[in-house]
Amino acid sequence: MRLKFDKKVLEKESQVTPEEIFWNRRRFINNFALAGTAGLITGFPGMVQSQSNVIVGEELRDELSSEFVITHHNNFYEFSTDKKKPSEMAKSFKPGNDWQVKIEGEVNKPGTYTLEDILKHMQVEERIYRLRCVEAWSMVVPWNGFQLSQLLDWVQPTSKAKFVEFKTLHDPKIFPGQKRGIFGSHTLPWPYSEGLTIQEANNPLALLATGVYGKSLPGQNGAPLRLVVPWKYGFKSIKSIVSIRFTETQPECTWNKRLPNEYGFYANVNPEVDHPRWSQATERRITDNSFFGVKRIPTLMFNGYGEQVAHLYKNLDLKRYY
Ligand SMILES: Nc1nc2c(c(=O)[nH]1)N[C@H]1C(S)=C(S)[C@@H](COP(=O)(O)O)O[C@H]1N2
Ligand SMILES: [Mo]
Repeated sequence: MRLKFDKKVLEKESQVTPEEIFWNRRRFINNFALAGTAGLITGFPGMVQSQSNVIVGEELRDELSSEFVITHHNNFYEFSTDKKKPSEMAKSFKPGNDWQVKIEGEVNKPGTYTLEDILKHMQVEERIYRLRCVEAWSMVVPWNGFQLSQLLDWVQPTSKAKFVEFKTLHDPKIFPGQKRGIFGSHTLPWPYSEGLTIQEANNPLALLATGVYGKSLPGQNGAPLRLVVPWKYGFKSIKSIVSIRFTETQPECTWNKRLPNEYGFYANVNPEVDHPRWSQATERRITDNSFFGVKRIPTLMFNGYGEQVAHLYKNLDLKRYY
């Protein structure tokens, strides 16, 4: 079944988002203030959002993607490989603050914490980031969440911790995509896992998101807690996290394990290193229901966040370590 992105749907959408001003579709990334104050942006359309925690945009190409497309065009293989299906299938997946996250490995404060426990120690703010999928589409998303570095400060990795590994919940009752296929095969090795170096995890841009558009994360976007690493391809931004493990050695990552020639551990957005099967020089920017739009724009090195992250890769051959 194909979802239609017609006028009616969009009219409905604006009815359920009464704060038209805050949700105004024509907001742009227009300001850089990493160490800003916490809280939501309360600007007016067209106004410079001076008190926001918005991360730099280049030009006015960075129009905010609508809440509708962000929540109806998803990659979440635990549900389906079809981008339109997670929003339907996740309707009954509504985890709450009792969601448990294991903190394990090389860390001084290991344990199983509920999201509620964690949030008591974290400062949640809004961050507007570009999201660039390795498949060459992109969006601009207003996340709510807390800096991953805050969590690290709280749980205290030991001096042996060189990497952080994240894992998604493994439960085929909730995620039908994790069931074996008719030939006993899986789409991916489950649970979905991802990893960062400890320096990457401590970079101020790395976020653990708890919401989008000021609301709790919907299931299809990785409720109730997902990683957002805006300078890397979207597959690094692992959803519905149940384990955070600190390790001495580089952890296995799902896509890297599945297709190592196509998906590297680093997966930094890089217009100069093509995917073996397609170019990464440009991307389709999805803003609203025009959907597979219209707009093809150049892809930026590190997704436009070079100023914040390029130093992490000074001594790395980015062609080899893609
Ligand atoms: N657990 C899990 N996390 C995941 C994925 C997935 O299939 N499973 N897909 C990734 C990919 S490829 C992308 S592009 C983003 C998409 O996030 P979104 O649906 O919120 O836009 O989530 C990433 N995180
Ligand atoms: Mo992706």
